[in-house]
Amino acid sequence: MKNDHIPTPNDTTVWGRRRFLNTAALAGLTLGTAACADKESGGASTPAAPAAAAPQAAHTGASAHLKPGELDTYYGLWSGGHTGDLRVLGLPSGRELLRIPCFAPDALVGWGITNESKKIMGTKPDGHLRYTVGDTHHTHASYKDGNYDGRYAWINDKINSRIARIRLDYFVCDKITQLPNVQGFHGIFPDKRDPVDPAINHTTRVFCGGEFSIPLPNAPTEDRARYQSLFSCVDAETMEVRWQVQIDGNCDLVATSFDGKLAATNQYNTEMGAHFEDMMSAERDACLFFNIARIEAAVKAGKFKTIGTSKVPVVDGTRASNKDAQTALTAYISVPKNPHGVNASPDQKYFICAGKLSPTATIIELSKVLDWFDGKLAKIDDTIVAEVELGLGPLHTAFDGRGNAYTTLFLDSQVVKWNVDKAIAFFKGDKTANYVVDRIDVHYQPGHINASQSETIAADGKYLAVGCKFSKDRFLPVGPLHAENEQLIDISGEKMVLLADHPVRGEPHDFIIFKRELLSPKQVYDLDHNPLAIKDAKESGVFRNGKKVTVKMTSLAPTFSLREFKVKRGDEVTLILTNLDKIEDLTHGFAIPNYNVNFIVNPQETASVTFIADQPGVFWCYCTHFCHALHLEMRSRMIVEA
Ligand code: K7E
Ligand code: CUA
Ligand code: CA
Repeated sequence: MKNDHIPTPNDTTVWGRRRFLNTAALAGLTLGTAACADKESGGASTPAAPAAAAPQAAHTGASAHLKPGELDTYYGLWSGGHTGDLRVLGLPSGRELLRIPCFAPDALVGWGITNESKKIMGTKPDGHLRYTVGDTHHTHASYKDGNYDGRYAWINDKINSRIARIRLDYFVCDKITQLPNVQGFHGIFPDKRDPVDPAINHTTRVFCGGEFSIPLPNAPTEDRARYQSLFSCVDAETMEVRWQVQIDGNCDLVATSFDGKLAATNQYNTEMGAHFEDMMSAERDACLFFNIARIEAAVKAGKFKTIGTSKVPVVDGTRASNKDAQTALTAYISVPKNPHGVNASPDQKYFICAGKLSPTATIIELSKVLDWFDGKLAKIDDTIVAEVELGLGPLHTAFDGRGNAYTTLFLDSQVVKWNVDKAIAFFKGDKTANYVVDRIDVHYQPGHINASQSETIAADGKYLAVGCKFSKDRFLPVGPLHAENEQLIDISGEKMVLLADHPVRGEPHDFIIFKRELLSPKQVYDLDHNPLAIKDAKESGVFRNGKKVTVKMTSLAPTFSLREFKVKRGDEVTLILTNLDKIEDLTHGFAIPNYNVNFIVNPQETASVTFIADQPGVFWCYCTHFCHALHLEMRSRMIVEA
């Protein structure tokens, strides 16, 4: 299906002369309307591009359809967007297998209801949750030797600048950290190796980009000179913030090098503008690199400040601080215009920064960035080995491990497949280097893109998922709120082949896809997972200490160990429930009517809730998770005496 109001890539009258989107074009931000400026930047013009590939292109036999009972071959970790969760998908089927609540409450799990989850989420002094909203964008997983090691995933919350860690053995969120003095925490990426000790071949840090500049420390001032952004480093194990870098401009997405030495963030607001027209006033912005080893040496040497009440060391990475390459902590590389997305190629050589308001991708060679830091390269912008035209609104890039990159074109509603080496050759002057390999229409306005194993050394070029921000006519109409459309594309052949549309709840943003062999999750908890575990049904009972009452209970299908229990009006009741069932998939729920209590306990899991017994009467506590033929009969009775 084609968007006929969008110029196609071989519409040369439009294609040949567009270079940068101008303010007027963006002011109306007319989705899908290709607006062009006549401005030429003197860079390369695009070579003849093949016509948009029809989905009927030669089929490689790959299919998104699995027979009943067949298992997927890949896991996908999908950001949940506003729902503040992380979603687990099986691919290629696209079936959603699990939602892991992180930043916002979840009524199935009891996330935000149980004491254990509230402790992770964070509470106010009155015991209520500090936040009940979330906005996740990016999820990435821990690495070992350049591939995922199945230990952790991390996900950001843009609203409240929190980072959550997900244990990939139990598929649960186990820690959340709020970044101090940061607003709009957006990009996130774990490191892949230690920059100093290469024997440490796995993730030990997670880098976090702060998108919005704010007064440091925050204060009610309109004085823009006092607004700055911070780039933060979080310890992968303790989840404490190790250090921050104060920078000029903002952070957006984050990428890390395979050798652990470099991290980078794309900057769309080098202008430090407060309004969008200011933020797009410059023709070029930057991709900002961080020299991790130097930053940590500066912290060690005490060359830092702290901001407000935060104790986190903050080093200076502003432009003024790094005139001398050999002592600089950061490097600002000029890229056009309001770039979006920075991605590391699986050959470990390049970061690719997409232009967004420029129809180009900029290829930065990492060894040259290290040369610049070592004083062996005079000009930082000479780290750019190509800047080539791809199409309108390039946002994110994925890789197939065979030298090709796949970039989403938001305004063109396309994915463009292009060859990185040929793009470099073309930029160097070989005008016969046809770097654009293929284009495919997607539906519609794609943002994130990722290929199976894309940003690992094991990129396998099988599947490509595309997060389309608009689904328009692709699904049955359900009123004003449309599902988004995650599309799956087969990239195993020369031509891309569209395999499937998947409606998803808004809005996932980003995702990673990796081989299922990389994970071996546990199916049953260890009883000791929670120190409150009641290991024997005989330990059950009601234990009173003044007005504080502890109710200890176990579940074993189809019974709760306490068939009834009595408390007094006004008691502070803590109910601890251990599921003694050991059988895989045997989960129970526990709900108390009128008390806002519902949570689940998986096999051998323990959870607790605390509430004030403020309503007298009989309350049938019942199992909310179908577990047994006598599931409906699986009840307990709470009697609250007046
Ligand atoms: Cu990852 Cu949407 Cu937050 Cu790009 S951002 S699209
Ligand atoms: Cu236990 Cu349903
Ligand atoms: Ca800008």
